[in-house]
Amino acid sequence: AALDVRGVRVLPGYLDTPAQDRLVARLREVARAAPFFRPETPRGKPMSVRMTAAGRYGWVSDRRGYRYEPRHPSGVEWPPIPDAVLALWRDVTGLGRAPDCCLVNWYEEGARMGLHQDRDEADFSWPVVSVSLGDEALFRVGGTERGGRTASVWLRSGDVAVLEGESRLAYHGIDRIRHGSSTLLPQGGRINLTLRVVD
Ligand code: MD5
Ligand code: FE
Repeated sequence: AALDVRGVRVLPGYLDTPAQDRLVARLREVARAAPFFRPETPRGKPMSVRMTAAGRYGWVSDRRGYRYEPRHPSGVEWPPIPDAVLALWRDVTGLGRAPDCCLVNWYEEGARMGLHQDRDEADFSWPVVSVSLGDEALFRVGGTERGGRTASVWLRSGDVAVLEGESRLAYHGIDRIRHGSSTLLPQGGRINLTLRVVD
């Protein structure tokens, strides 16, 4: 059964354990081609989350700002989005259009992501889909104005969340990770996939 958290559609337990394991195997291949890196904020502070991506674009941040780039910082093109991820996007959105970017965020112990809006994309009428793998994460979502009321929900391994319509421009973030709450990832921590249409 789907949960509605301030307009975000959360699908608890969408992926069973074998499906999560298969996804992790595909992500290991993505990370081999495009290794995780730690982006810097435009002000030069390292983010606590490590990132990589698959697809036509990856999202990067450095002294020059936040943006989508067709290449990993090493200069290689991002690897293709795994078929299982594209199938999940089709199943949950029903769209004929594939996402351009599968951002892969890796949260180790203590990593977090401050409240923000996703607004580097050209068209906010496309949904954003997120897939949680590994350790549980406290996800916070508010409205479209900074400083408004927020609601929180724990996202667990295999959960999928869909931001569409009103909630597409909602402020959201990850307050904390329950380190060691899952054994899915051999290195521990949490991986989140964020699927987006970019342009
Ligand atoms: C994460 N990532 O878990 C978080 C939250 C990001 C980001 O916010 O920009 O990389 S993903 C939770 C989520 C699910 C569905 C839609 C939206 C967020 N959203 O666009 O608000 O690594
Ligand atoms: Fe976001």
